[in-house]
Amino acid sequence: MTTSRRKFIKISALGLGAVAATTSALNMFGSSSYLDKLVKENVAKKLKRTPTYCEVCFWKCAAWTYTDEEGAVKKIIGNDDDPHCYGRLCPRGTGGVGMYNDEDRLKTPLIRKTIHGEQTFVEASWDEALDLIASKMNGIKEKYGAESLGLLKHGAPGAHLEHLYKAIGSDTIAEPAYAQCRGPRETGFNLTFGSWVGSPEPTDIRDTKCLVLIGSHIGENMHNSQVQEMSEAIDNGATIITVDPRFSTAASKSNHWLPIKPATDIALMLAWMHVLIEENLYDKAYVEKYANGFDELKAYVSRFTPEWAYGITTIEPEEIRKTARAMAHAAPSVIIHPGRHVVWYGDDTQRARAMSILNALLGSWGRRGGFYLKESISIPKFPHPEYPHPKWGWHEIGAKYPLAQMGITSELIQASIPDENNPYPVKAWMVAGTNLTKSIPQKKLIEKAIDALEFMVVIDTMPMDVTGYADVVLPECTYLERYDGIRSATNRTPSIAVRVPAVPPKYDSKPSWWIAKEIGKRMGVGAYFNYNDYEEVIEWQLNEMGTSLEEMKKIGVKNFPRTSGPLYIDEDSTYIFPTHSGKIDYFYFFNKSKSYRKSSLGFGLYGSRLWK
Ligand SMILES: Nc1nc2c(c(=O)[nH]1)N[C@H]1C(S)=C(S)[C@@H](COP(=O)(O)OP(=O)(O)OC[C@H]3O[C@@H](n4cnc5c(=O)[nH]c(N)nc54)[C@H](O)[C@@H]3O)O[C@H]1N2
Ligand SMILES: Nc1nc2c(c(=O)[nH]1)N[C@H]1C(S)=C(S)[C@@H](COP(=O)(O)OP(=O)(O)OC[C@H]3O[C@@H](n4cnc5c(=O)[nH]c(N)nc54)[C@H](O)[C@@H]3O)O[C@H]1N2
Ligand code: SF4
Ligand SMILES: [Mo]
Repeated sequence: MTTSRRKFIKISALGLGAVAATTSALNMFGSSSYLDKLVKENVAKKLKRTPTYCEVCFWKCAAWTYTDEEGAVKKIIGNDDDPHCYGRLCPRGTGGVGMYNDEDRLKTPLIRKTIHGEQTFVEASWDEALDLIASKMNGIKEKYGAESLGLLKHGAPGAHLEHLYKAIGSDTIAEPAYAQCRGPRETGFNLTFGSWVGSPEPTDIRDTKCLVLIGSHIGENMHNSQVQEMSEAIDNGATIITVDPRFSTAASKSNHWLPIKPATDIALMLAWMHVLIEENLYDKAYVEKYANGFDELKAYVSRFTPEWAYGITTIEPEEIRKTARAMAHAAPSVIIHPGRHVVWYGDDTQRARAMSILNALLGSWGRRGGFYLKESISIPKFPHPEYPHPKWGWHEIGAKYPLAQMGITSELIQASIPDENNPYPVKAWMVAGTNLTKSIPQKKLIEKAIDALEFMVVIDTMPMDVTGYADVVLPECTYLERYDGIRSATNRTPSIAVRVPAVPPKYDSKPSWWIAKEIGKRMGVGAYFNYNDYEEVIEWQLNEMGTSLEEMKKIGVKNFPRTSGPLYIDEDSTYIFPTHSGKIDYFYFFNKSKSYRKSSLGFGLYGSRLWK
């Protein structure tokens, strides 16, 4: 980028502190629960504890931050009442203390300036940085419309900035954690069962008799409660089937390891469907009661024999039959795991759809040891004026992907490259909690987009790759130093968790709720931020929910009783699936123009079109 207008500036010469973990799967905590208990008891005697939930990954495990009399952060330990972690953090979560202590943290706002012909960052006051951001963003809003302001975000900071963006009238929002991660999975399962898989996945691993990991390495990926439940399932004799070209840690714990040729999963799954139907191993009662389009699926997969799949996947036909029978033997207590990071080969939505259909054939959705019927509790909305209606946004920018239900990051990037035929030009970016230039492919394309932007702000805790491209860098304080939104997630029973600052922000860093409010105020939308401190917001919300901040500070996590009905489908009644048909769509899918279309299941094995 030496010739570009916006030169990359490295903020720190020092290597960045990585929170790496290399413990083996299913033993990822490095200590026994007995030792954990001892540490907890010991630590609790001497130190003050403040509730939080982890921000190191999206699993958001609830935890306690322990501080000593001098206010130093000593330890972060899982909250026993939390269904995301069952009282134990993974090594990355335990390492969260390092995020707070890291000497290389962003310490003060930085503004790009040219000094003696060289582009460099200079330290700035918050007022200076925020005034500049507000005037640049207002200028772009006046010239092109608020829609031309793009937000690329992830995690807790993203939520606060999304509120700011909606208040100023922009829905030009996307995140790599959708389009480069789990987006296709949500669509694939939604087409079949009528609902997203969501996070954490409603996999009933602790009671499963057979867990199929097809492109998911539970353990290495640290999905906390799932790793613990998988360990329990193995102890209880569950069959583990891992489909992975690589001998992953999960593969090493498996009864069957299928080292598939990369990018051929759909062929294997078609052959599995073929065997289940041909050998009459599928759940006939479930299919009879709930299927829409089963006969068409049966006709469609009749040609996809294991022998056919062998030529594509390199998995022996007998191994395909054996594993299909093992799944059927365990059914309905079987899980074809939806995976999480599913954006790989261009046929990902259909790959996820195939996984969901396999689960449907085995009758595992809504059954013990399969997928439980998840429930969450909604957090009351803190009152604010109605958002304006943007003329266009992520939807229009991503029109090429009609099945997408959130912004497509790469399309937003493309829309930022000047092109007179583009009706949706993006002129500025705010980037918060995402190291965009590393998490998006096509580095050249993203550099071209960045170079053309009129303005770019990055909000991060650390000097990362993406910060080097910003016009203004804002230092957010770490999650241990701030309030944030209440965590409400889907689980067997609803629960909430709070994040309360254990220590004041180090250096001149600030929380993103404050950054959003201050920019909002300067841009003339202060009415949307009708509070002095975010504490007021969560206090109001907790009171509305029948609890209080005072109570939550003592317990950290509150579990609520289920209100939506039983955890599994009641076998004596007929469950209505949230699909258009009220049934499970095994073959057809309901498209946006509100008509059923035949799904070829694309089974576009060679990158061909997914829908016909
Ligand atoms: N330690 C650690 N943990 C993390 C993260 C991290 O960065 N580090 N990131 C978090 C995030 S954001 C996510 S989404 C999850 C991701 O975790 P997962 O959803 O488990 O996904 P991946 O890590 O992409 O890869 C899963 C497996 O797919 C295999 N694979 C590759 N190609 C194929 C193929 O063609 N077919 C099959 N069947 N398998 C294939 C790989 O070898 C790998 O073992 O992890 C989370 N946890
Ligand atoms: N090549 C390749 N690309 C991938 C993937 C892959 O496996 N390989 N995985 C894909 C997946 S699964 C995902 S989810 C995406 C993830 O992509 P990103 O959303 O970019 O996530 P991370 O790379 O984890 O970067 C998180 C950023 O947030 C910053 N951060 C951490 N805590 C805070 C905080 O409290 N406040 C603020 N403001 N910032 C904070 C970190 O310093 C870091 O810069 O990448 C995708 N892209
Ligand atoms: S799984 Fe680990 S990194 Fe992720 S939220 Fe939980 S403790 Fe934090
Ligand atoms: Mo991800």
